Amino acid sequence: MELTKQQIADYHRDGFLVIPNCYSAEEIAVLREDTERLCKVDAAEIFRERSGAVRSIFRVHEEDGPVRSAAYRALTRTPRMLKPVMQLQNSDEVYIAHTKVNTKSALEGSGWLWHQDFGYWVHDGYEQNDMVTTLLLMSDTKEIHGSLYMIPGSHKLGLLEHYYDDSQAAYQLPQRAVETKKLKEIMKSHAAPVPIVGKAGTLVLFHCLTVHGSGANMSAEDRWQAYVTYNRVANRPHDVEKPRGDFVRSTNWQPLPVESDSGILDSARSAVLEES
Ligand SMILES: O=C(O)CCC(=O)C(=O)O
Repeated sequence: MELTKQQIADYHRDGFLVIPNCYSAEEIAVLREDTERLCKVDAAEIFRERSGAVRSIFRVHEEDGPVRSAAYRALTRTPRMLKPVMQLQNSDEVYIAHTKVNTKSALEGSGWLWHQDFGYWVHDGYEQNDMVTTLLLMSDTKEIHGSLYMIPGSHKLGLLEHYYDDSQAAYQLPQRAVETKKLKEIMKSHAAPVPIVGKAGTLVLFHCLTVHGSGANMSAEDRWQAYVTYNRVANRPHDVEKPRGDFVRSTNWQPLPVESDSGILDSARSAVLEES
C-alpha cells in the first residue's frame, strides 16, 4: 500500500492520518491470540496498572526476548505499514525505535495525560523530531473505551515543554505531560481533539509532535492497540548519559526489510506446524 498525495498532505496538515479497513479480521484474530499469550508472560517488558492489570507490553517485534512475537514482528514489516512510513519519512532506511501493545483493560485501564511523544524521546538522543508511529486498532473502539484523542495541527507547534506528573492514581509511574495553561491555549487555537475510534483493523499514522492523550476505559471491554515507532536509520540516537532500556530506545538500527502482506497469517501457520 502506498499513500496518495492527498493522504500525505493530510498527514502533514493534521499530524495524523486514519486509514480504516487496513488489516483483516483474520489478521487481527492472530494478533489478538498472541496478545492473550503475552499477557500471561512475566517479564520486565510488561507494565501494569496499580490493580495488576496489564497496561503495556513493550518490545514485541524482536526475534529474541520473553515477549517476542512472530505475528507482531511480521506486522511491523508488512508493506501496508512499512511503505507508508517510508513515504512519510522520505527514506527507505528505517528501523524500529520501539513497539508496544496497550491493553487498556475493561474498567481498570487508565489514561495517558496530554503529551507529545517527543516530550519523552527528546532525552533519548535523537537529533530530529520527525519520527512516525503507527497505531493499529485491535478492538472495535468507541470513546467509552478510553480512545486516544489527537489535536489536529498541534505537531506544527514544535516541541512543547513537558513536566513530570505523578498524580495518576491508577498507574504508578510518573508521566510526562503538557501544562494545563498551555493546553487550554492550544485547544482554543486548534480544531477540537479528534477521537481515534473505529473498527479493529484501522491503521493510524501519527507524528511524534502531535499532542495526544486518552482517558480511562469506562467500558466492560478491553481496548487493545498496537504501536510501532519508526525512525530513520540516519536519525539513530547519539549516546546519552544513562540511556533508557532497549525496550523503549532500541539500538537495533538495522534497516527493516519490507516483507510480505501475508506475514501475519503465515506466522500463525508456522506456529501450528511447529506445534504438530
Ligand atoms: O493508548 C493510549 O491510550 C495512549 C498511549 C499514548 O499516548 C502513548 O503511549 O504515548
